[in-house]
Amino acid sequence: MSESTPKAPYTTNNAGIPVESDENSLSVGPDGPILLQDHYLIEKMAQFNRERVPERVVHAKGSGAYGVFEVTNDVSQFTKADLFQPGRRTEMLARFSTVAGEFGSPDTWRDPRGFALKFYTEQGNYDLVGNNTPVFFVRDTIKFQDFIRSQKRHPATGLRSNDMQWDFWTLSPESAHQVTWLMGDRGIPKSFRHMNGYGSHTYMWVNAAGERFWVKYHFKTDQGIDYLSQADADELAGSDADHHRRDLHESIESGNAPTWSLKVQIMPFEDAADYRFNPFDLTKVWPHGDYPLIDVGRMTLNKNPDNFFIHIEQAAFEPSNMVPGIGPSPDKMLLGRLFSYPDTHRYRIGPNYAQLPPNRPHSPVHSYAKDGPMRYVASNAAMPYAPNSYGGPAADVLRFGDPAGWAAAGEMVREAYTKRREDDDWGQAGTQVRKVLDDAQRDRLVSNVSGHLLQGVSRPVLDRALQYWRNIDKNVGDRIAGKVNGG
Ligand code: HDE
Repeated sequence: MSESTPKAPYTTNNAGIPVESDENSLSVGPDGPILLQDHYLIEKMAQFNRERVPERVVHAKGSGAYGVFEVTNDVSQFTKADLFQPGRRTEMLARFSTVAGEFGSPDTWRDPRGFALKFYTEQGNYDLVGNNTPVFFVRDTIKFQDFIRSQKRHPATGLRSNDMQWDFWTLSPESAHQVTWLMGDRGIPKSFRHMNGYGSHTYMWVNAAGERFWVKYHFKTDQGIDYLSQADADELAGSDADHHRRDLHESIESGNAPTWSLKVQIMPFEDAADYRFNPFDLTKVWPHGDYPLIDVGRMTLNKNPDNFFIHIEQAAFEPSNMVPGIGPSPDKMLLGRLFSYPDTHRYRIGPNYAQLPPNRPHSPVHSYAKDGPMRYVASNAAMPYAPNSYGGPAADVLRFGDPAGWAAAGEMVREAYTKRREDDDWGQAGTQVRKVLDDAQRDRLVSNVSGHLLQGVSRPVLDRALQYWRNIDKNVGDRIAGKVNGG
């Protein structure tokens, strides 16, 4: 080694034993066969074959960073959750993603963006796993798998198919509101920093006195909402498939930490029974005139993970991670998700995924779970069963048990939600097109939809798609039809 070469550590195998060479395998003479006793060579090959965990079945392409959430307003009258108490600062992790694309797919494909947050609170991890839109395509968990398959690749060709997408959407009119968001500017944010995040579902908040409220979360980007045109996004998909991942990393690295302001809408518990829209239907928003935004706090992402695989690929978000003061609502999508996420983590990462750095709570764990593959932190319960008389952890429903739910009774049925006064599939989508979008945004919507329909959507799906848009808004539908029919 020359004087100027920095002193690098000596290579070892995984057991820490110095190896003989980084470059030559062990062979019988330089030209002879390689040998089975070259344990290091075999370890290298075997390790390489196991370098991947399965990519997420949805939201495979993403990026994330660590940060902090600070409370700026007193909302303790609505929730006793530790992380929302006045003055609290809570460490957190965020991961943003596209939905349908694979691990290496371009960041700039038109798609909703995932907005997954994990707060390391003093009473365990609170995960809020939302999107950059406040609504979703379907309202019952049983349709989610079909929906996703229609957005992914065609079974015969292995290609994405606009025909499958519109086939599913037009046969599922409850998708209209979310499709309107998707086909507008929000469908391709300028970067992860330039989009809002929404909890999307309605959740329950419980205060210290045990009073219940319904809540919706809105994380407003302090960088300002911004978007990419379809043409710019298409160009970037070819020139820099990791554009959004790079932007997030570089802005944090250069000290330009992005922030979001958390606001909530609060609905008194009793209002839900008679609200004009079903307040638990994920295809609907609560108009702000009915329930205005209330400030809560600020989230800042200021630390890039030092290893992408460990901290982002193995990050395991789960809507079922709810802390005292926060509970689910009767939303049929949310209730399905409470099962699905831990299930996918056990399969994708392994049953002890909760012990990995991004998933490990920062508060003490007193769980009776034990053993299993790759476990390296022992349970601190001396006896592996409860109750025990050796000082093991003990739970008490009066201490942490919230009035955890709502009253439910009735025959078992397979039926859609009961409709409220103003519930229908087109109404809020139409309001979005007519009242929320301005002229320029409406023009881009018409151009995005017609461009999409002109790429491989065949009749009769195409006719249904034109009718779908006329149902949302007659004028916009006619304009789309004009473009599609060569007008
Ligand atoms: Fe997900 N979703 N989802 N989802 N989702 C997953 O979990 C699922 C839904 C969302 O950055 C998976 O770890 C079902 C709505 C985000 O790691 C999986 C249903 C919303 C992420 C899963 C939904 C989301 C996921 C795949 C129907 C917004 C990425 C890998 C009820 C409110 C999280 C994984 C990350 C990921 C299931 C619907 C957001 C398979 C069954 C609605 C942001 O478990």
